[in-house]
Amino acid sequence: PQAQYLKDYKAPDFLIDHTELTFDLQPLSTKVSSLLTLTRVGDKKAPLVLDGIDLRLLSLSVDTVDITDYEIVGEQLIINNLPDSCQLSIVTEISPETNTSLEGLYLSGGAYCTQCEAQGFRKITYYMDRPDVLATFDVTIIADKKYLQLLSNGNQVDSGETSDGRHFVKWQDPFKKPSYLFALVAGDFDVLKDTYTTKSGKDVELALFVDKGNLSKTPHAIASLKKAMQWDEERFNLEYDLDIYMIVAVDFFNMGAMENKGLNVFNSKCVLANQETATDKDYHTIESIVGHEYFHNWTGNRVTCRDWFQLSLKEGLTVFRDQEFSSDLGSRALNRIDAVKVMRTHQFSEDAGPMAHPIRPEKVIEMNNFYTVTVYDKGAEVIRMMHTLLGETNFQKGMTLYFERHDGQAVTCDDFVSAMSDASGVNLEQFKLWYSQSGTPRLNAIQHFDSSSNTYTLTIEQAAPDNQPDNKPLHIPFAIELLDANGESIALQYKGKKLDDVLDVTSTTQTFSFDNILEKPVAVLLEDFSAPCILNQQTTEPELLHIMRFARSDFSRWDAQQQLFIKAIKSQITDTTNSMLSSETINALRVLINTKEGDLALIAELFKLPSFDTLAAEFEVIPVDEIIEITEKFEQQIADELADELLACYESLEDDGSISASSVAKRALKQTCLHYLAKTQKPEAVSFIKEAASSTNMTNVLGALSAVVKASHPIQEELLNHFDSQWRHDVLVMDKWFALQAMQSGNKAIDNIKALYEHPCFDFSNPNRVRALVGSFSHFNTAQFHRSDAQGYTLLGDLLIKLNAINPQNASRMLTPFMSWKRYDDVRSQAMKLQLQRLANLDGLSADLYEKVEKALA
Ligand code: BAL
Ligand code: ZN
Repeated sequence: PQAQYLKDYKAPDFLIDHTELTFDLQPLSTKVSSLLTLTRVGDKKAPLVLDGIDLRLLSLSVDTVDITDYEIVGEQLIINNLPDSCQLSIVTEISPETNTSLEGLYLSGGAYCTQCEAQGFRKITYYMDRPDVLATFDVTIIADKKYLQLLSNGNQVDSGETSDGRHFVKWQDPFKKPSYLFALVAGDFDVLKDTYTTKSGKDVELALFVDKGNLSKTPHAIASLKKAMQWDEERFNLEYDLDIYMIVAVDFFNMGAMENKGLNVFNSKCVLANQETATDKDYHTIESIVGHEYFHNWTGNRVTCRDWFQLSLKEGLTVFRDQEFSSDLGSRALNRIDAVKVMRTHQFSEDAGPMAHPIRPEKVIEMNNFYTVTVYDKGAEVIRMMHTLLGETNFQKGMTLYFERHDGQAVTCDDFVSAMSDASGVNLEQFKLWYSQSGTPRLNAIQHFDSSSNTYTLTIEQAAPDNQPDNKPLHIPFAIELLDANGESIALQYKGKKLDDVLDVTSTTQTFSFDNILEKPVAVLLEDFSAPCILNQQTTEPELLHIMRFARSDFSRWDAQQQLFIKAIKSQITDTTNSMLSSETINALRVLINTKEGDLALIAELFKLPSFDTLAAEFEVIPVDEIIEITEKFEQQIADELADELLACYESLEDDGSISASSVAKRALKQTCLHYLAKTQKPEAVSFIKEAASSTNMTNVLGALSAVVKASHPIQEELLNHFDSQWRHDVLVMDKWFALQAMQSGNKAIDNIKALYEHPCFDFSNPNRVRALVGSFSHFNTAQFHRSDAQGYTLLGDLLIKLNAINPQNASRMLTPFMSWKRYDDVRSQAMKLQLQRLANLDGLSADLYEKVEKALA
């Protein structure tokens, strides 16, 4: 496979002004007729180069005359000697039914649907399949009448019967768009219809299409859509632009969802929810993804990317927007905690590993491999830092200028930063390095208090990441709070001048001074995770406990608690004499659960020990067995020492079953209580678990099942069997069961997974099933996945070989745990390497896997 480089970007030689497509849908032979209105804009002699994969070319003509002056070379159709403007007609044949890659046009549970981002359109017809070629589209779909709804982008303009008893619908999309935003769906769905009136008074028809029988699971998604439309008007002054907004839920989908213009296609797990089948977390995810795809209508569709290296232009910005949406509607602190967990567990490890890339990558073999936590989540952190540096008002001015300048265009990340800088007057030249440098910067904080001058100084050292030693210093917004002994916030000043609580860190070493400070303060550093960095600070346990109690940022309170746990776990690993969590830490937890002051969902978070991945990041060679053993020991200690408090807390919490913030928070805390109670011998625990497991609320049910599985409680088998018989008819619910099965402890876990490959609900070609069972195993069942006899690795290796042939995109995503093989002890790393070598030697290795395997083994 060939690599593409950002530096080689070349503007297209032709533009497509208008695209007319006619689909004659048949499962094994769909005919796609395409009429392209072309204009030459570049080199007079340049041929037209079109992309195409797995297509059968039936005919090719220019201005109605058949041509022969073309060649097909690999995945390109090259046409020579075209006039400067012409109409090119191409007819191809494709086979949706045998397309298991879930890219291009395929069948999902009997319905036709498409996925074209990033480069799936080339599996539909020959085209300039690049985001800087924008055309208006007219699309006619012809199909058997059993496909009741025939959908595409834009507005429906015609429909009727064909002479052979089939039917057709014609769609026109007035907005120019690149091919990756094209969509087609044909099926027989139930529809939930609604309307939304924009703030300027335009009525928009909303339609949500789902598999028959699922209407009762649609109200949350449609309510989320309406909230998103309103929020974007209020916070970003952005209104919807078409007359209709459609969402279709399909079962076979590689991503969460796709923002095709006017016709979003969603993975059904990101749409369908009711209290019996979906957890509170599912509800939250649905709201955020529905919002995300809606927000793309402006940040992605109206202004799109010049080339795929600029993916973060739309994804980083749109993740930032969906995070703000969730934070404005719900708990800002909990949303921040979730976002930072993703950064610290997944993104930092990607940034330190063989797939490390800047948020704007410079070299790509398979674009699908760059829909990453770096491009998305670190990309959002970069936008968030700009927001911090500019402030909300200037940031919004920047957005307005961005749309004034670039509406209808395909642009670059530099164009976005220029708009932000020009609108605000803030110099972002150094800041732009965040786009071109990979790796996580390391910050070292050195604090000093001089009681004679009442001055506190903070020196921040900025070091390049270990894997990117040549990186230049970044512009880092470093937020701080200083607390006095009573927990009060100290006003920041120096020599009579008030100081901002966001420090501009721009060089390798910088010292900041604050005076008029009467006693040594406790500093909350990198408040709210104001920059995606690793911070090294020598904070003592009493200081962390003080921050945990008093910091104004709830996020920083949680962060201090995590640091307490991390410190304790690390000191256990390096010094076995210190055998328990300190009584101060246990007492702090006791106070939290006894007083139940503030957000109960935050208390639930404060009780959770850091994940394996978070802890692993603290070590050069990951001590797998020790992390597992000590984490379990500490959890047992919390369970034993606070059993009475946990019982009392659980009993005191009564939720009304609704998805109001307060009920959700109560259920979150109840789940945390059950998690610990399942590890105790308390007889009440068993009755609480049974009661929750038989609840009609899925959050409660799953809380109980997860607690017993993680505690290897004797009643787990009974409860899991009951769940299976209760939910076999609903594959999305069964995914939760597969994920629980994957968490089984003990040596039977692997045989159990192999046996579940035969379960009637399991299907290797469905990404949701595969991720639920094997993804949960490889990511969360650390003890069994990392077994020293390597059986866990062989299980994943076997699966990847199978998936390589079915769905390379899913295979590539499932490979992630092997990417950090070098960070484990010799036995484990050699065993993982062996699996990577098996893949490297595979005949027909996909570009998706090739790119990652090659980098991992380099
Ligand atoms: N554009 C791919 C799916 C998403 O990020 O919305
Ligand atoms: Zn997106």
